Amino acid sequence: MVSFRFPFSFSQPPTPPPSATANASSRHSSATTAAAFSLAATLSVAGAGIAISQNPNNPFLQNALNFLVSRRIGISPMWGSLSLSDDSSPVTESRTGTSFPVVLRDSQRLLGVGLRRKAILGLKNIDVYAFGVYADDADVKECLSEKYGDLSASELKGNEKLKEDLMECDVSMTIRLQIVYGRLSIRSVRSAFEESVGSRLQKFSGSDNKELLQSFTSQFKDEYKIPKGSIIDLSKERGYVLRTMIDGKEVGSIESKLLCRSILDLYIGNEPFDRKAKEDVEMNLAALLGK
Ligand code: DAO
Ligand code: DAO
Repeated sequence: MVSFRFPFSFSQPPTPPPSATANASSRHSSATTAAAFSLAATLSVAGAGIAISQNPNNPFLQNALNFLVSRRIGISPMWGSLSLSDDSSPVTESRTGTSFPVVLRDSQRLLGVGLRRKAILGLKNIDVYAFGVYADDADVKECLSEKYGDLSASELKGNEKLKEDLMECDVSMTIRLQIVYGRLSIRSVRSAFEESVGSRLQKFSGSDNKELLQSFTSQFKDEYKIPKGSIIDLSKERGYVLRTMIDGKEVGSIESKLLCRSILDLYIGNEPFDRKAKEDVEMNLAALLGK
């Protein structure tokens, strides 16, 4: 069985992020990246046959190290295998301790994790859910290689158009949400959704698309419960079908390119819920496509 090494890396802060929190986490990210690279370099000098012990406190670093060392000593096929095996450690969203598998549905690769916070009554922010952004390896390459495959990962890193193209393309993707807030009602989910997704529908189509919004929110029946720990998958399938699953059970699907685009925009668009998550996605996408 081929082994898939997850080359997760972190965003560098190219411009100062707007909030102090984002700033602090970006600094942490850069430091961690630097540590991963220098440690991997040291290890690679020591030669082949290196076994890196598991580092349960920092799976991001562990995965970056696995990738760098395996690449150095040439034991991994890396990108391009048809079926990904998920032998890398899950990645933990650091502020909530929530973990995400690096591979979903055999072929979707984790590109970034983040946190959705929401202000209540303008007073305090609550942590609502942690999320992971996944995209199908083969679809990404099929859709974007021709245009971007000749560039190197570092040339692609700051390329805004690449991320725009990813959101427009017919690529299978999943946004996995893991609920961390313990008192989430379906009514509050509906109204948050109308606000966040509604503003994107307006932005991309110039109209409020009430019917489309309602066709989505009507899937959320009042009797559903989404306690802390629930997992919601928003899966964009080929043909621009948005399928919603709660704890593995399908609650509905809707075909709409506009709705798919609007949902992705919440996580990797210009005003994302978590800037660092978006930067991670950009960086990992560049690593996946770059030559
Ligand atoms: O009134 O208790 C409250 C605060 C609820 C905040 C809800 C935010 C909902 C965000 C969307 C969650 C999607 C799963
Ligand atoms: O965080 O504002 C936001 C938008 C989140 C999208 C939430 C989709 C939630 C689907 C949940 C179904 C629950 C019955």
